[in-house]
Amino acid sequence: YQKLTDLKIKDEIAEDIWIPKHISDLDSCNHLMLKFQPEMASDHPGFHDKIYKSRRMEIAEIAFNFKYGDKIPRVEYFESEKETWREAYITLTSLYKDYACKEQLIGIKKLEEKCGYGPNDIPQLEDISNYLKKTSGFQLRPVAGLLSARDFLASLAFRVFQCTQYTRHHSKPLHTPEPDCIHELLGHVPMLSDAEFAEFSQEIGLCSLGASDSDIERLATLYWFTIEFGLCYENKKIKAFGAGLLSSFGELKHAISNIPEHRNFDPQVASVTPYKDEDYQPVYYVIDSVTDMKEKVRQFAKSIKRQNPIRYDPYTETIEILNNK
Ligand code: HBI
Ligand code: FE
Repeated sequence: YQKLTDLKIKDEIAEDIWIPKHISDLDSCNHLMLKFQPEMASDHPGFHDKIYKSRRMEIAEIAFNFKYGDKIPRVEYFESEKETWREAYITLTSLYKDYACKEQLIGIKKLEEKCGYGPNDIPQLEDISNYLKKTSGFQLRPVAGLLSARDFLASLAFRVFQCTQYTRHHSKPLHTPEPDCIHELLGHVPMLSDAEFAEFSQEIGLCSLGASDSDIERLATLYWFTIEFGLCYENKKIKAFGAGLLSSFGELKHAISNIPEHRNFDPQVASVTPYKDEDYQPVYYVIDSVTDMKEKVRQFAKSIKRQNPIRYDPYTETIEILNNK
């Protein structure tokens, strides 16, 4: 009963929620969630590693100082960080042939040809951002860690992907409890270079602007079961398109095996399914195609309440609020 009242109050004040109106307003969308950071979580592999934590702070400074319009500063990665990347790169890409969707395979191949992807060095965010801009209109901005769902989704509305720049702890090259650049660059970036997937990602973002806290929760859950952990059918076989799978050796195999439950994608159901953020998922949703997922989510989006309809103007990179009273 208490919970329902809380939700009701939050829904009523949804009209007062601040939204970024211009892409430069994303400078204010930087609220970090601390729960998985090495300082906060005693089970984080870097919890006792002073050198790792100070390196994290050094790279975090780049994100804290970044403002719209800046070039993303390059990081001179340590040999140990490159080694972590190399191991993840070789292991993960070797699985893609059998486990990844076609968009991922095409995306990686082009990134290797045109954007310096390969096992030997960690590509720089500035170069990837420029490549994505040309390819699908997405761009990156550096972020220090896990952002609030509201801020993270708001950025997608402007085709901006908030991207971490540090690497996971070297003791566990194939696993990380929080996003790191291996997750972003191998999991998200190839998919974001696909035009239709980029459009889908922006639409989830637009849908989140001005939404109530409970609707943000539903959209974040939908994001989780699609962009992070989504599966798709390809010639009757199940393949992965979710970034959390494409950047996790263990979970990628688990997701495609017959251990978890595979459900046909339905956004109404997926958006309220409880999920695990520290263990493999027991349930995955399977889409027929990116087009089909996009259309289903457009229908679903009509159930998200907002005070005024909005539209994105790509020429001025501005959100227009229609019929504003
Ligand atoms: N923050 N930096 C970062 N990277 C993500 O992938 C990310 C995030 N915050 C929230 C989030 N993903 C999603 O799980 C949803 O809550 C939107
Ligand atoms: Fe992610």
